Amino acid sequence: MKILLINPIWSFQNYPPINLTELASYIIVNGFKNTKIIDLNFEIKNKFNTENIVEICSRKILLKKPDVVAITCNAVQFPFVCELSKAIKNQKPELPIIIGGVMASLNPSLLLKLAKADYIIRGEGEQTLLELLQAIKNNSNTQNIAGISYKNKSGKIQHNPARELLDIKELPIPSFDLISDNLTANKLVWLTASRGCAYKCKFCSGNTLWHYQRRKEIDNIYSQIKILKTKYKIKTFVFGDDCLTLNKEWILELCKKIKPLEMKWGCLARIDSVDDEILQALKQSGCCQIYHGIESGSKTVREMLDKQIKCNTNKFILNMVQKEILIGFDVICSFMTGIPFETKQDITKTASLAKQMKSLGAKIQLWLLTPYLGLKIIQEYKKQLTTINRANSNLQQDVFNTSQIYLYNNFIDKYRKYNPDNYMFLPKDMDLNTFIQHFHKIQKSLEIEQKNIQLTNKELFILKNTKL
Ligand code: B12
Repeated sequence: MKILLINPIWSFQNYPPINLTELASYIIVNGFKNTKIIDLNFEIKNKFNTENIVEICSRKILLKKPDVVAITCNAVQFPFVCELSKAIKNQKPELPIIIGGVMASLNPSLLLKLAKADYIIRGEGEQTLLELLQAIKNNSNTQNIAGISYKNKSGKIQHNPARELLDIKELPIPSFDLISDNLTANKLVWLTASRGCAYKCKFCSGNTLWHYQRRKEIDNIYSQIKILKTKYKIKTFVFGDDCLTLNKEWILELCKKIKPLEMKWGCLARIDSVDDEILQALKQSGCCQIYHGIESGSKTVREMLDKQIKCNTNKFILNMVQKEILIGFDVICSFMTGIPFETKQDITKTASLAKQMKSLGAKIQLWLLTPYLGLKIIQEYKKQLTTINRANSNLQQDVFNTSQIYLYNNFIDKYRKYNPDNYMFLPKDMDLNTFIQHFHKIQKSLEIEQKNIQLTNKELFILKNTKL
């Protein structure tokens, strides 16, 4: 049986779909040897020809004569995935289509309504995908497979019970060879050495999938990095783990193990999960960039976001950032506003803490809390959710940056109802206009300019002169 895993077109940046190589290696070692990855985002050269980009992609897939098509879907990829699945089904209605990923896991019913999928795989995909493929291969019953959602014979949406998370030590080395061209062309890769986090921050979609943190075998991670270095000449990578430094013993062992590989790398870490010993180990093993989600300068707001920072004071946070900068790390601190239980005074505290960090030498990011569909905070603060046209209010896009709006210009409007960028939460004590003015004032004071992903001048010229 020929399985095609699909990475949708979603960005002008060719991020290697490592998540699909993890899925592929698991089903390959468990019997589905004829598994391939079509990395549309990398393989479709002229993304500027958006006219019939969906047809071009569906034809490319069908030319490979797959027996099953399985597509990954996060919030950015959602509109394209819906259109692509319909284009494939129109040409080959009997071809089973499976969709998985963070967006599919958070909104299975929406995918079953708006896309043409036979099955939605929710959560961790390896075991569920394997079991579903075995059932399709043996033409046996799929009704009792944990972790899938589908429409039953009468068209009613059925959600089977969730699947337990697998023993992460079972995960083989990802099948990097299935995206070798992308890896060879790319000098930056996002890897994950663990899955999940121990915390349940209100704005994070990750904890809906992963519930708690499981850490991969150190040897497995070491081998992955070694292959990327030796076979694909990758020089730098980022650990996309929600919090790489959650377990001290494990992170010290990991740093000791990967040090001899002499790679440059970055990671995401909670501000309260690092100490002197961990910082020294990170530094000596090639870590040069640390990304912290600080979120707010207000202690109360951090508490209400369920950050549960152990020593939840601005003094502690500032001291830790200063220490990291003195050690020589490139420190990025991410803040957000547009938080439903935030006050004008809280936003001022955020600006002041961000300013102090900037003066210490940290890089600052200021985002709007984006209500990703399926997040609990949307239900809790539905009354404060308001629609917004971020472009008109000169507010930055979180989900779709300008280039992606261009990529999807043929159908993005159709999905505007489901685009988290079109919504935001109103703070407690401000109307929308007051908030927008305050936001711009803070951005200005922090000299944060609206960023767009690094496009070539030619690409930027085309985008700038395209009326969207
Ligand atoms: C690496 C990463 C990135 C990288 C690159 C991703 C890439 N290569 O494609 C970069 C930096 C580009 C990125 C960008 C963004 N990201 Co990001 N990112 C991540 C991160 C940290 C790790 C993703 C990962 O590899 N996880 C490990 C793999 C194994 O997990 P996975 O992808 O979910 O796959 C598993 C399952 O979902 C499932 N599965 C996935 N695909 C499929 C497909 C099939 C067919 C099946 C059966 C199963 C399946 O099985 C897999 C294995 O079990 C996650 C956080 C996280 N913890 O996951 C955020 C995350 C995915 N990102 C997120 C967001 C919001 C973004 C942005 C849109 C916004 C932003 N400001 O960050 C931007 C994109 C901006 C833009 N407009 O382009 C959100 C997604 C929210 C949502 N509801 O969609 C996450 C969850 C962060 C969060 N905590 O909320 N991101």
